[in-house]
Parts: sequence; structure tokens; C-alpha cells
Amino acid sequence: MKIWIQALAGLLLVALLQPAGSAPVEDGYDLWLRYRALPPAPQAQLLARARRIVHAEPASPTLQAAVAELKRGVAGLTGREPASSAQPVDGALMLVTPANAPAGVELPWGQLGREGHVLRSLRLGGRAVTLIAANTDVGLLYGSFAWLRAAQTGIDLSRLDQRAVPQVGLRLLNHWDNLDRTVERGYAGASIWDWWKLPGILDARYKDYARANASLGLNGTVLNNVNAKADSLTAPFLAKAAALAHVFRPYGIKVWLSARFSAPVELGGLTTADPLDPAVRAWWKAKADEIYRTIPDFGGFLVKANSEGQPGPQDYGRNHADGANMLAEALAPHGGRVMWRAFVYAPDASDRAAQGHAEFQPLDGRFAANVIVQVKNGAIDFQPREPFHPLFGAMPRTPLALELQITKEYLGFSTHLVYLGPLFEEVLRARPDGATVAQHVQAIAGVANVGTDRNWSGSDFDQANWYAFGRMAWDPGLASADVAREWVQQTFTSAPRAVDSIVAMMTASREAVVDYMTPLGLHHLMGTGHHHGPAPWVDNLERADWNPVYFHRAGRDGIGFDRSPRGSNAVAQYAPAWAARLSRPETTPEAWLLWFHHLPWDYRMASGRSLWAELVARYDRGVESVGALRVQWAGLRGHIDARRHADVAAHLAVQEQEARWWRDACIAYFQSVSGLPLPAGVRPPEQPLDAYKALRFNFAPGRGG
Ligand code: BDP
Repeated sequence: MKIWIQALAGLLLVALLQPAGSAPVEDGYDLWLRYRALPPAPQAQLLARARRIVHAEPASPTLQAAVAELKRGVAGLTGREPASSAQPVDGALMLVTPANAPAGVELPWGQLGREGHVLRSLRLGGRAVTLIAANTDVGLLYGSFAWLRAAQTGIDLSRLDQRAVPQVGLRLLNHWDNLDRTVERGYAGASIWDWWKLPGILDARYKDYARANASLGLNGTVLNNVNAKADSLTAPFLAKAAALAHVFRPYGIKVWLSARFSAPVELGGLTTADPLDPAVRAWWKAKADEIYRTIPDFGGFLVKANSEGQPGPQDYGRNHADGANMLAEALAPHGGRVMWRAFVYAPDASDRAAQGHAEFQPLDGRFAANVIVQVKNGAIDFQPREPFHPLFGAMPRTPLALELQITKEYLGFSTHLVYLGPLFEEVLRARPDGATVAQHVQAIAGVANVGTDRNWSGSDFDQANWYAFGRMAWDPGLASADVAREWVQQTFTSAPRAVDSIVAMMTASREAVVDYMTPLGLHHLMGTGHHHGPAPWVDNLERADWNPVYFHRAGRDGIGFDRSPRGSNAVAQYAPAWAARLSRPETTPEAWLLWFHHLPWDYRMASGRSLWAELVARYDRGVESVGALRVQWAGLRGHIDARRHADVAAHLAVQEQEARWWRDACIAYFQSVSGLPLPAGVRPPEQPLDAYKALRFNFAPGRGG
């Protein structure tokens, strides 16, 4: 017995003592901030450029964070941690603001604003140095992350001359996190906010979360779900939010809260939350004062009102502007803002896609200066593909925010590999009129995909969606493929062939999900409530506009939602050139065809196929694309650390099964309504339609509390 115990203990010891210098096990926790050792040549180049770090003393907490990150990064990438120095020695990395910039160097201070930065390598008094220059310490922090990114993405550090200034002022994550730590539409574990233990106990994750966001230039975070509980505005919860704000402050991140419109009734004991009632206004003013006493740099409120059962000004016969302006007035003396969501749809609306514009556009110009109307990228709800929302370009006198969803509620949760960069790019670059959506907005918000899973996002590749959101919010001009490339280089490998292969996978993945879920402009075909899997047959929900049949309108005569002038005429909400284009199927982009038109099954497509044959072909193409992703990933074995390789491979195997399921269930259903035979050579669905209809997912994640 004793011998056995000794032998076991010996084995354990061997397992625990890894050979010196062996690579750490990759569990995804470090995100894109891994800083693993570079190959010898880039390592030498980096060392020559980071012998010492020169910075102002005493350093503010933000400057300390920048210096600490540089030291950590250089130490990881080269094995040697640079010391701080007061002198610009040869090879110095110098963090400079106008207060300590070296004389004689021309820098474009006037163009950098509060958050912009310059990276420049130059010779100073005969010494080779690198300047990270910004007007503020937070600019230096962003510049430090940018320099570390350059060091890891093959950029020549001896010829640096980069300037980066964010184009959109407010760049936020929206957490749909509940106070009991469940996360609405969260697929990465529980909420990272341990409300119960806050404010006394601070999880180390909070700081790493802040580092990750700062590395992307995100400058705000809404802590709680838009389906808000009033409790989040009580003193105990404000103290908890303040503790988080304290951790985030050095990283340039402001805390925001979702506010429940009826809080004056629920917390204040008032009989009404009518925004024009003086007592209600006084309550919110006092609440705002209390919040700013607790969190002096509080960002403001995010509000979901009169949407999906949430309380709002319409409960009192008032409109969205009345509600938003009342909150804005309370926050204004403190510099706070209101993000008022335009995600609304009335039970009696004849076309849900037209509702947001119908309620909000007439209010253009009536919102207070510190209100921003937050609009989802499309008019329905974060589908795999939607045309840009008709409110972009339609409210020229109102600041707008673009809301994107990083968590993949309708795109396979955190199981499917779907890189969202191309989706973000599509909407940011869409041109409602002379300007792009990105040019029309003053804020960009992303519904977070962060949770307590060790890898933060539920899968390795879902980290890329957080990354792409942040990078593209900072610079909407970035190409999604370039963002994917730099993410891969920092996250997986810098070996060029492997990088190319992974970037190709990521780029293809978005079109694949559109094809195997909702091709040709179809939308909202998913299962009820949990939104997992296909259910195009659902027709019995309480509200018409919750049913997939409402959206696809498939029957013997054809398929698609007629939003042309012959139908709901939602196209009229777009600027005239778009309205004209979208009114006719021949001039509507094929990717949006069934979003705007109801067409017969034998409608001739650009490919020469009938609509029915094209639809089937798209479903098949989607499944084949996932098969191709699996093959490509299998070819990367040996280039990627074993644990993450196996994990991604397992996810892709499930994705392929689920893509097949989507294809088979949708084809079986549409065939049952069209009555058409399958085109020649097409594989019939594996199961009869009823088998798909019978599936239940009572415990699917993400439904919140
Ligand atoms: C939908 C979600 C729901 C959210 C809602 C919203 O299914 O959970 O509360 O949007 O954005 O995407 O308010």
C-alpha cells in the first residue's frame, strides 16, 4: 500500500515538474496578449529597440499601466525585461507628451486629440530611439499597445512612423449581464462580475479585462443587462460598480449602467415614472448626483424602453425623446450621456423591420445634446446577414450609435467558428447616402461575448470577434482580413503559411454561416426562445412577428417578405437612390433578395438557376464550406499547440453536424411548402421533417435570469 502511495506521489511530481523552458500550456486566458518568445531575428530587432523605457516621473496610474505592459511584453517576447531610465540612451523606447517631448522633434500634437498617438523611430543626438507620443497618458497607453502589436506582427521597428487617431469617440462593450451572474445571450460561462463579492473582493480578471479592452482602444463598458433590474441603481450596487470603475480607470475605461425606466417607482416609492412629472425628474436628478458622488467619471445610462415588455415613456403617453431628455437633463451637469436604444417593435406592426424607423425618425432633432440614439446594425435583430438599418442617414440632427452583437446569439453561439469581422466591415462601410454608416455614428457598442470561461469567450476563435470589434471600432477603415491576420499572429502563430491558412478560414466563415442558416436574405428562422437551431415551421407564437413563418412567408407561390412598394413598402425608409434600387428584385443585391421581395420558386437567379435550386445550392455550399474549414484546420496540426488545436477541431466537428442539421431541416421544410422535387443530384435530408420539428432544447444556454 505504502509503496503504491509513494509511486503515485512520484508520478505526480514528474507530471508537475515540466522541463525548464518548455512552452506554457495554452489555455486561451492570455487572449492576444500572450507575449510568447519571438524567433531569434525579430527578438534581436526588438531588443535593440527596447533597451530602456524612458518616461515621466512620477508616473500616473495610467502611465504606470503603459510602462508595466511594455515591460511585460518585451520580457515575454525576448526573455529580457527592460529597465526604466531617465536618459534617452541608445535603443530607448520613450513615452512622451508635450510636457517631456525632446526638443527639436516635430510631432503633430494638434491632430492627435485626447486618445491618438504616434509611433516613430528616429535618431536623437546620435542615438537610435523610438518615440511613443500622445497628448495624454491614455494616448500613451494606447500607443504602447500599438507598439507591442507592431512588434508581434512583423513590422520593421527601426522604420516606424505611424499615427493613429480614433474616428469614433465612444467605443463600448455592452454586457447583458444580470445581477445573479447569468448572462442573457452569454455562451462563455457566468458573468465575470462577481457582484456578490464586490466591492470588497476584486477578481484578478477585472484588471486583465481592462488590459484587453485598452489594447483595442475600447473606452467604456456598460456593466449590466439592457433588460435591467432597478437594483443596479441602489447604493450597494453603485458601490460595487464604483469598485470596478476604480480598476478600469487607469485603463481609460468608463463605467456605464443600464437604467430601468421605472426605477423611480420601484426604488423611489413614487406612483409614476412619467418623464414629465416633476417628482420623477427630481428623483432622477438626485440619483444622478448620488452616482457621480460614487463614480465621478461615470459614463452614463443605456436604456431599453418600451421594447419587449420593458417600461418606458410610452406607458405614460410620452415619446422616446421625452424619456431620453429627462435622463439627459439629470446627467448633463456631470457630463454624462444617455444611450437610448432604437430596438423597438410594436405588437400590431405590419412589418417589424419598419418599426424602429417609424417610431424614431419623426423625433429627429428633438433629443437633448447628450442623448445618443443607439441603433442595431440591421432592422430585425443581429441576424447572420441584414441590410443596414434604415435609421442610419435618416436622423441627421441626432447623434447615433451603432450597436453590433459580438456574442453570437443567432450565429451558432460560441460553438461555431464564425469570424464577425466581415459582418462588421459590411455595415461600417455601407453607404446609406454620401457617407458610410461609420461616418454617421458617434459611438459604437458591441454586445460582449465575455464570461468566466477560462478562455473568456467560450472558444478560441470567439476571442477574435472581441478583438475585431475593438479594432474596427477604433478604426472602421481597417479591412477585416487584416484585423484577422494581426489577431492570428498574436494569438496562434506567426508562421506565414499557417497565418494565411487561418485568415482564409476566418474570412470564409461568415459567408458559410449565412449559407447554411439564412441564405439569400432569409432571416429569423431559428428556434423559439433559446434561438438554437432551425425552426422555420414555427407559426403558433403569441405575437405574429415572433414566428419564423411571418418572416419567410414561404408557400406554394414562392418565398420572401415583400417590403417593396407592392408590399410593406419598408424600402421607402431608405434614401431615394436605395429605395429605388431595393424596390425591384433585379436591382436588389442578391444577398438581400428575400429580405425585400417575395418571389416565385421558379424566379431566375443570376446563376441561371431557379430560386428553389439556388436556395438548395446555397444550403449545400454552406455545409461544404464548414467541411473545408475542418480540412484546413486538420492541416495545421503541428503548427498550433496541441491543446488549442484539438479544442478547435472538436468545435468544428460539432459545427459541421449543426450546419448539416440547418440545411436538412430547412430544405425539408421549404420542400414541404413548395411541393417541389429536389433538384437532380441533391442529397435528400437525413430525417423526415417531423423529426426536426420534434427536437427540444430546454436547457440551451444564454437565456439569462
Ligand atoms: C434580442 C435578444 C434579447 C435582447 C434583445 C435586445 O434575443 O435577449 O434582450 O435582443 O437587444 O437580440 O434588447
